[in-house]
Amino acid sequence: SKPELNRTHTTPKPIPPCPEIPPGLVGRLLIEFSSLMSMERVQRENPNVTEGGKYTPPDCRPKQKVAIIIPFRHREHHLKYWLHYLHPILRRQKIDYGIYIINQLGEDTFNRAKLLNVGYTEALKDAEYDCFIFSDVDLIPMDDRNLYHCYDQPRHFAIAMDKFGFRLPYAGYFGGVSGLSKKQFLKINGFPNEYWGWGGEDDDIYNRITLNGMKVSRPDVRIGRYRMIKHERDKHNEPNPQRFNKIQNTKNTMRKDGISSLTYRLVSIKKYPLYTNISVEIGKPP
Ligand code: UDH
Ligand code: NGS
Repeated sequence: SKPELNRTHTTPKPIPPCPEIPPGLVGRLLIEFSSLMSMERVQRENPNVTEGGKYTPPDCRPKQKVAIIIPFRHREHHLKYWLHYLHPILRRQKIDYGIYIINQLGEDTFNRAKLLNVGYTEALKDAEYDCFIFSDVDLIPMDDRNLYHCYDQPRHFAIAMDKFGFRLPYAGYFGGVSGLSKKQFLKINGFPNEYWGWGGEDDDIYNRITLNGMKVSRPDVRIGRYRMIKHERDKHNEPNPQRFNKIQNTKNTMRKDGISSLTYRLVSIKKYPLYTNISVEIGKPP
């Protein structure tokens, strides 16, 4: 009878798993930083992103839940561009994600890797993530086929940056944008907390990965292209003179210095429409 037919009609279709290769990708993208950008505009462009910068594809079930962690201090201008470009890319990639800005309070020396450890910890308090992508705020992928999820091995995404002539600067480079599953991250005891100031922390992470029997995975060089938003050197992030010594010692330091030894003071968690801001005090160099 008619009502019967009607009922079968309205039974919700089960949502299928997301395809390995998302069908709506466009490939190479035009990335520029000269147009004016406002947070209001970026909000209008991304009405489907929910509070705190979360998104789940409506039409398929993703395999992974991805936390995107951005180390941050005084880079509001870069953040607007990052959100403007990345939200639509991640949506086309059918990623189930949340964006976490980890903001270092105060003016003591910046510590990128420690902020990333904080991001890992705080994201896991918020939701059951199984993949963590760590991105500088000034790096925008130029191709949406560079998929922001985790791989069988720790992933290096930013392999061909404009400032390096679209090539790797050296074979062991692991800077800019990288991604580890929860299991991979714990296997290396997370990231070092003791690199204060600029440089070397990404090399230490690379050492941790290889010393623990893993291998870095990378996209094709034509797909892993990035534009960096040009900027001057930040205050309170001077090159760390100890970095060359420290990266020689990863084997001896990684078991004690890492996610297992992380301490910090959480000051605030604010959920904005396009991201979650986590402000922390992480101390200063000894
Ligand atoms: N970061 C901040 N605030 C800071 C320092 C660093 O947010 O004060 C974050 C930000 O996400 C940045 C990342 O940490 O993208 C990496 O730091 P960085 O941008 O200092 O590193 P990068 O290698 O620049 O990009 C180094 C200085 C280059 C000077 C070039 C002068 N023309
Ligand atoms: C290496 C640094 C890395 C840095 C890379 C690229 O020399 O931390 O240069 O730097 N390692 C050491 O200093 C030990 S960049 O050209 O982006 O300024 O990521």
